[in-house]
Amino acid sequence: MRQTTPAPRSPKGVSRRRFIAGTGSLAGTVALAGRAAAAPRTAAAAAGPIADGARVPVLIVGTGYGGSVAALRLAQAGVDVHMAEMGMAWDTPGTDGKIFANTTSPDYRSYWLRTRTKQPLSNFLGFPIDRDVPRYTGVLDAEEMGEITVYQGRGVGGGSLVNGGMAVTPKRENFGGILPTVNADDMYGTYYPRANAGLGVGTVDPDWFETADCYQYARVGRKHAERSGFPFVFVPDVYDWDYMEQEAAGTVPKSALAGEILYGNNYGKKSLQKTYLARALATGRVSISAQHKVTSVTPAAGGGFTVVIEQIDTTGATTATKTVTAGRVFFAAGSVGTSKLLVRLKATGALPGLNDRVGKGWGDNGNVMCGRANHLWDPTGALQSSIPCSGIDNWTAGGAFAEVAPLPTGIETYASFYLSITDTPHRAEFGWDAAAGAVRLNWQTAWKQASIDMAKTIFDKINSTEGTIYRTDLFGTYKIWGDHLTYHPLGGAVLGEATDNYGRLHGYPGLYVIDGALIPGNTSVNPFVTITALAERNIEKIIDVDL
Ligand code: FAE
Repeated sequence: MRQTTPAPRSPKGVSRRRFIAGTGSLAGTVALAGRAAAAPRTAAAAAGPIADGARVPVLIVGTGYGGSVAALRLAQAGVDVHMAEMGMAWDTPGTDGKIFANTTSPDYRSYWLRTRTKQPLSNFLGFPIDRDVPRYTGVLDAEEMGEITVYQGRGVGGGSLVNGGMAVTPKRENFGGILPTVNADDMYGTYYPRANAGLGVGTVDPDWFETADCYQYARVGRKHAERSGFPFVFVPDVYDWDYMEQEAAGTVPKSALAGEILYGNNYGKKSLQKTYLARALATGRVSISAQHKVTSVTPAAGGGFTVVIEQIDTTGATTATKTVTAGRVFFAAGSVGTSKLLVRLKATGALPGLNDRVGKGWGDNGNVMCGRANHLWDPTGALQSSIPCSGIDNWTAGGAFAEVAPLPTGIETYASFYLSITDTPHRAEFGWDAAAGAVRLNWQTAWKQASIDMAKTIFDKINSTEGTIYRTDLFGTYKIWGDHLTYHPLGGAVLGEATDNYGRLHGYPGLYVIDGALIPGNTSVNPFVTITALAERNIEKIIDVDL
């Protein structure tokens, strides 16, 4: 962790986190503007969706971290960019006046084309808690990829719409194992700082943390970690920490303190809509077509690429099929989205020249979840901020970094809950199933045992020190580990393998990968800062050399 110490105060009493937000210029202003009314309406809505037959210099597939960085930097370099996003714009409130649904009351907005929720914590006190919801192009996709459920954000802003905002720069000594072909000096000297500034990253005010009711669970997590000899670290986040303090004071509408997270955040989180994408749109050179899914990319006869895009409605049905021509195409559909597209396009002859590394090197960032049952004298609080702010670092000794996560149920549960990121050795491959006409992932649930063993290096010890036990009621009946899922898909078009060392796809000049698919399966911490920083590095080179 780089930011393990209290945030220093500037001479005028402005904390470092406020300072970082302030340096984001437009990003900072948009974040402030976004407070009361949630996400700003995008220029895309004004411009309208892309027309059939259109020609664009650059088409970006997806609007998550990689895509947003590419859009901003290309536009600043004078290039017109169009972004196609299969999810919704998320700029219009529902009948309850809110854009997003609450974690405790999922509705039609919550899930991507499901008729029943698929909550990461499927049970409470052993009872299943999933419920029926209307089928709709909601914001969270629980995509079943064989033996693993991969959670992803759907909409303008990608994963930034649904994630916890934990913005963690890996420890430098671990970087060689994360992206071995990338120069660490460049990343830590230039691109990580650039990404952190662009994302508006900050840390909780340590003084406020000590007294805030909503972080009782994190203070209990710290006590237990330290009593077992584990380093406890504050974890930076893109949430507007000043806003959260106002939520606690009762002076603004609540978001983190209302338990919003998985199905979107209505106020305080600086999602990409408020940072990179807002700045990209403000250039006037970027437009976005929401509810537009790219289904094919193939070389065009006269140069560039023919891109087929399906416009979909909120049932997922195709309402129009558009064929456009793009000079260059950036794949930024996320690790799974980009890998699925490339594997299918290679297998079906649209892009036969892609190399054999396409679809390989996929990992789950070693994600496993667990809960612990505390004693009655260790309550974790009925009010819990949905934004985690801390973690337990046992990476070097035990291969695990655990975030102290909230259980924002609104009642006292006496539970401590953790999402661990572990140094799993396992990597899966995407392959083409010709009979089914579908892309498969050969991940095996049994591979999670390695991650469980690493997470146990932390929690077995804490349980032993505290005289406590694991919760067995959160992922089924008598089931301790959440080992069926990942929030952090990575890889499938690995840097330096499927692409060159800057994300240019081998075999097709003008095609690029610029998202989490480039990272070979693990980042040792939460991934989006690394995805953003790598995108900043690669797009700078691509603009310098290719454009
Ligand atoms: P991503 O953000 O997934 O964006 C890809 C976009 O492409 C999506 O909007 C898709 O809808 C769109 N798309 C896909 N296919 C197509 C297509 N064919 N045509 C058009 N559009 C398409 O990609 N990470 C952290 O660092 N900290 C956290 O606290 C954290 N918490 C998380 C919590 C949850 C519940 C989840 C699901 C994820 C969390 N993550 C967290 C992971 C993080 O959000 C993820 O690594 C990034 O969003 C990945 O960024 P990409 O740019 O690769």
